Formats: sequence, structure tokens, C-alpha cells
Amino acid sequence: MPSDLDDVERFTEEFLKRLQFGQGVALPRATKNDLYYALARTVRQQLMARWLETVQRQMQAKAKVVVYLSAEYLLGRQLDNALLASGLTDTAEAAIDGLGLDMQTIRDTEVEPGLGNGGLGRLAACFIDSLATLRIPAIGYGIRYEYGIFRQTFEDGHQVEQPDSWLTLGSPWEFPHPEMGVKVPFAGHTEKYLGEDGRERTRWVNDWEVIGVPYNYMVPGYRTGNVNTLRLWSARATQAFDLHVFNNGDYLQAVRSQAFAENISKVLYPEDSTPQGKELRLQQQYFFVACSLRDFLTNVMGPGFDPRKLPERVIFQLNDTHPVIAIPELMRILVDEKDIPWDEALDICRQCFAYTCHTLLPEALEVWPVELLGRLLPRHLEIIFRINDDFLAELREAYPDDELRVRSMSIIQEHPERAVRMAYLATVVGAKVNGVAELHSQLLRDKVLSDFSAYWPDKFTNVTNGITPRRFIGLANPALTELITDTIGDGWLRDLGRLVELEPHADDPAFLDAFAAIKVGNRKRLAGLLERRDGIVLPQDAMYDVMVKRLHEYKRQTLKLLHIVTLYQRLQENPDLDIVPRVFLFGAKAAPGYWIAKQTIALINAVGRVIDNDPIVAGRLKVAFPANYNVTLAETLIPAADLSEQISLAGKEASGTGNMKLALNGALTIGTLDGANVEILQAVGEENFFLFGLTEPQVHAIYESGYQPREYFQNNPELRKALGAIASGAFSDGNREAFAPIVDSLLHEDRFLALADYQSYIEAQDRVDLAYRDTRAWNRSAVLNVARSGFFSSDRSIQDYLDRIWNASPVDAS
Ligand code: CR6
Repeated sequence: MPSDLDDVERFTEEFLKRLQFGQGVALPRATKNDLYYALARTVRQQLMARWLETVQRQMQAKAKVVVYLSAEYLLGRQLDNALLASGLTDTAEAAIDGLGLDMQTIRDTEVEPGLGNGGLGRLAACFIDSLATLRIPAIGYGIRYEYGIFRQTFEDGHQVEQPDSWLTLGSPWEFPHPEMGVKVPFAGHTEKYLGEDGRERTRWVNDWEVIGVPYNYMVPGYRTGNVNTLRLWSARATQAFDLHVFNNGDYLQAVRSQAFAENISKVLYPEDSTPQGKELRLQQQYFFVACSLRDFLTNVMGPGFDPRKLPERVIFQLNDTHPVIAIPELMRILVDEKDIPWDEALDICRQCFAYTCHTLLPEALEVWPVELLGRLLPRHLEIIFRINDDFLAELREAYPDDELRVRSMSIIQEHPERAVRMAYLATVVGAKVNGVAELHSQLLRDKVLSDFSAYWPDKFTNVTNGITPRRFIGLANPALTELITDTIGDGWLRDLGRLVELEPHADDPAFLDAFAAIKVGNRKRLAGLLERRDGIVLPQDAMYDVMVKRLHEYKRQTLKLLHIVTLYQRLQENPDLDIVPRVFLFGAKAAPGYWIAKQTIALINAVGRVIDNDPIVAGRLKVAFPANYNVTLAETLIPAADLSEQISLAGKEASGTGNMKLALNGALTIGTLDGANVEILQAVGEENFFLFGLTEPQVHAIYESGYQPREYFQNNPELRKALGAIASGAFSDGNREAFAPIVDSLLHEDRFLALADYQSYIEAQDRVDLAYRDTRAWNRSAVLNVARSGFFSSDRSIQDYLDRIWNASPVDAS
């Protein structure tokens, strides 16, 4: 990409200008933050012309726009990504270096915007990266939370949450547009009235409203010249709202109501996959969706746009159920505001929404109580009822003798309380419904939404998740990136399938040595970081065994722990036992209200402490659990991994994406046949993957036959011993109460069959131990994992969305 800044001198000049005129300081007095701002602004400026041009061209082309609606975007740091996208990394480094400054210090000044919980939010960030790289006209819409995912700290091994004030020092990447605020109404009632043409109409008379202020972010494509937009909404109080109260003379109340309005975008709900059904959360959802639709219809499509043309011009992709309230909102706009007849409006909506489901857990499927929805969004509730009435009438024609089936498909659930099933609403109106990995999509069709897939077989499809190679190898693993480029040439970062060209090199000793040396270097880099960041000291000549993901019972961090305790006990029993030294690395946040998950964190830390203090295992076992795992830490941690733990119970993890990042960086997976593990196994081959555990049909059969975890406990001496140690207080200074709830829940319920899978897991881990001793063979497998991970690029996911769902085409920026 031609660039006027890719000359070091020019870059330096520009940087100093930004420092002087943007920050108002001269170099000798500049703080770290000044330097970071000046550098960010220098890069930003480079992208800005491209950005305006992209938007301009996309408008002119009247191309179909992909509108990604997501309540979460877990972006990670922006500076390096912007440098990489614009090809300015080397220039910037040289310029900074030339000024006698330290690039790493500047990088580390950036606080990542953690506007997401985990996989779903990170997926959205990868997708907008790929959309820009593939030159697709696209906008991401979401919420500019003032506080993102909490910062995790440990006190005495227990998780303590701190507010994530990522905006304290401001953000040089955002462009606020207060003049483009959008009004969002809430509550009140609806009224019928007669229109001029004598037809009955409905209007919504709301009670209160807030303003949504857009903040724009650039989403640079990787060396394409295209820069798309991410538009996040921030809530402000309206003046009218305040005036009304001020005029009543209650100044304090007025200020309080301002705070009330601004609460809407205050904080990200920290539950991953387990919505709590809170009123403020529904407010957030409607808030961002209402702003986004209004913005798209008026500003993006421009004045005079005929909404009947919507299906040609847009596809609204619903990232899980969080934005599904967009469906009745668009219906409301079309019917109440644009005077389009109901059936025609519904027909439009049926073409321009598509829904991605990200879960199989019943507790993760959002439902909103009718009472709450009716109170907050009375018109939307009416619309949902009418959509449902139409739908049930249609079903009764199709299934005249099967009222039971008709009711089970109703968008309205009757028990335990009347509530709107958002996934059903999205399925009924959406043009397409997709799962996020082959197995997940199959289970959606066969189980979770089986009645719907029987009725609309063509509506259902799969798009396996992906990850952006730019961030997760290009930025995260520069040494491996360089080796790959030296070996197969340039260009693979946007054509990840080309990694197969590495396959022949898996048998080349020189290549394997270079590859192994990079792993060693990455382990060293991680060790250095953890020592600085957390005071954790890691042995380096050990296997790095990594489990990084949200803490969830279905993901089975406790199964991992049982393995660690078993190894520890084997060594205690036989101190001369020859095992491969291992560092067990954990990264995991638990939802603040998820008690057993927080206990599990405490248990991991407790086991770690005991192992650390036991000279018998010194240098052979080490548990490291750095607090506050986030995108930034992932970028150093993942490239250092040798073994990737993907051990969820089959049929529970929709896809997983950490599994892909680890494989791409040359870690071998130990995993179950769950989520995208199935496809990773297919891609890399059984010889390069440690498979264990029950299959989904077997899991189903065990549940059906009445699962007895105690039987597994009693019949397995090593399991008995491991769990027995936890129960007896071996990791809690003799306190038997400390972890009793974890032990009891495993022995009496064990919802996720950890005990049933224990033996198979331990055997697989023993195979890992053996395999790791053959360094050459292990490295060969690791290289093959890299070579065969091309499929898991989010560019491929986006291409699948384009082919199977969106039907949109690229538009060049120039
Ligand atoms: N928690 C799935 O559990 C999947 C991501 C992205 C999740 C995970 O397996 O990889 O979505 N689901 O598709 C939800 O958030 C509801 C997740 O991140």
C-alpha cells in the first residue's frame, strides 16, 4: 500500500508534530501517555484518508452492506494492529528508536478496550477485521461501555473484581459525534388512531428517552486500503428530560436522572453465556439496536431512501440473541413510521435479518418476561405478539392435528412465567440461522431448534468460527511469522490456506530446529512477562500446558485440576518417577455471581500454592494462574503453548476459538469431540491430536440411563485419591469445608461428567507425556498443526457467511 509516512524521517517529523500540536508538549517533557497518543495519532492520520474514501465509495456503489449487530466487541489493543494493517510497523519502530525512545513502553501504555466477555465478543472483533480485509462494505454496531469486562485480581487465591476503567486516560482511537445523537424512547403506552387514509394506526407514546451518541472507530483491512467503521453508542441524558425536572425545581433529582440515563452504557454485564435477565440489560440491548437502525436508515442509506429497498441494501447479522429486539424495532419503524402494511413489512424483515446462535446450554437462551418487555417496550411487545399470532396460525395449517407441536414452537413461553423466547423470534423472522461449528449446527438442527429445522430445513446452515491471523499470529508471534514468510513467501496472512505449503518442511530438520527455537523463545518471552507482570517465575525447560478460557463448569477446569492432583500424587508416592516437567498455565475469569466457578478459581490457586511449596516436585510441576487473562496477555501466552486443553464435555461448547489460536501457533490439542475441536482433529489428523472422552451420543445415553458419578469415583483408585485429597483439606490447610461444595457437586451431580471422562483424560495425558519425549516427532506434529490450521482463519468464516447467508460483494477503496 503506498504511504506517505513510510519514510522514517517523515514519520518522525509527523510524530513530533502530533506530540507538539496534539499533546502540547515537547519531547523532553512528554509522558508515556503523550508518546502513546502522538504515535497513535500519527498512525491514525495515515488511515483516515482511506477511511473517508472507503465510506464514500461504498455509498456511491450502493452496494449491499453487512451490518453486524453485537453487544460485545473484545477488540484488544489497537496500536499494533493499526501499524500492521497500514504496513508501518518497521517505520514506526525505527522512528521511535531513532528518538531514543522505547517502543515496548509505548505499546504497554495502551489499555485494551475489553468490551466483551470472551469468545463471542472476540469473534465479533475478528469478523470486523476480516470484513475490512475482504473489502466488504460493513459496519459493526455496538455499545461503548464505560467499564468493560472487570479487571480480575486475586486475594488469598480468590477472585476479586475491580472496575475496568479503560477510558481514564482517554482513547486516541475514537471519534465522538455528539452532534449525531439519536433519541431512544422507552416505556409509556401505545395508542390507536386513524390515519389520513382512514386506516387504523398505532403510535407509541413513550415515557422517557435517552440520547445515543455515536463513537466511531476505524477498522483497517490488512493492507487493502479499505477501512471500515465500528460505531459504538454511548448513552447521554436528554435536555428535555432534565429540563422537565429542573423546572419542577428539584435540582438534585435532575442530576440523578441524568445519571440514570447514562447508566445504560455504563458497564458490560460480566456473564458469559448465562444471561441474568436484568432490566438494565434489556435497556442496553434496545438502546444500541434502536440507535443503530436509525443511524443506518437515515445516515448510511441517506435521505429519501426507500425502505422497501432494504433487502437489496443490507443484511443485519444478529450476533446471538442480544440484538434480536432489532426485529420488532424495524417492524415498528416500517409499519408505524413509514406506513408500510404489516405483511409487506414482515416480508422485508424476513429478508434482511439473519441470526447466529452461539450456544447449546438451555440456560444461555435469552428469554424476556412479558411483563418487563411490555413495561419497557410496549409497542415491541404488541408486535412480537402479532408476529407470533401470524406464525402460530401458519403452523396450525401445516400441523392441523398437532397442537402440542404448535405450542412448543410458540415465541411466547408460558412456564415458569410468560416470556419471549428471543432465539425463537430470531429463528421465525430470520432468513437464516447458523451455528458456529459443524457439530454445533447439527445439534441446533437436531435438538435445540429441531421443530424449526423440520419446518424450514433450508433456513439452517453452519458457519464454523474463525480467528484473525493478523492478530493471532502476525502480531502475537512475530518470530513464527517471519519463519513462515521466509519459507513460503509473503501474502499468507490474508490467504491462510497457504500454510499447507509448510507441510513438506515438517520433515526438514533445519526447519524443525528453527521452529523449536521459536517456541523456546516464546516461552522465554512469556516467562519474562509473567515475572514482570505477576511476579510468577516459570521454569523454561518444561512443557507449557495451557488452559485459557472463561471459567465454566461445562469447560471442566476441575477435570484439568484432577489431572494435576493425580500427577502430584504419583510423584509424592514415587519421587523418582520419570515425568515430563510441566507448567500448567491457567487464564480464566468467573462471572462475579457464579459462585462455584469462583470457588474453582480458589481451588486452582490453592493446589498451585501447595505444589509450589513442595520440594519433591520442584522443577517438575508448576501451576501458574496469572490474574486478568485478556486479549493482551493471550497474545504472549498462546505462542508459548505446547499443549492446548480443550476438554469441555462433548455437546456443550458451541465452537471454541482459543482452540484455533493455539493450534495455529503450534500447540497440540488434547480434547474431546466437542465444538470446533471436531474440525481441528479432522484438519490436523488423529496422529497430531490427543483425543479422549465420551462422544455426544454417549453423553446423551449416560444422562438417559441415570448418571451415577459415585460409581466412577468408587471404581477408580487414582480418582478416589485425587478427589479424596481435595475433600480432606490437603489444599486448604486441613480445612475440609473449604472446597466441599466442589467435591460434593462432583460426587452427587457432576452435571458435566468430569468423573465419567476422568480415566480417558488421564490416559490421554499419559500419551502426551510419552509423545513429548520424542522432541522431533512432537515438533513435526506441531508444525503440521500450524500448516493445517488455514481453515480456521476468520477470512474463511466471512467468505462462508458471504456465500451462505449474506450475498454481498467487495467494493474497493480505490
Ligand atoms: N461463550 C460459545 O460458548 C463460541 C463463542 C463464539 C460462545 C463458544 O463456544 O466459540 O460463543 N457463546 O461463537 C456465547 O457467548 C453465547 C461464548 O463465547
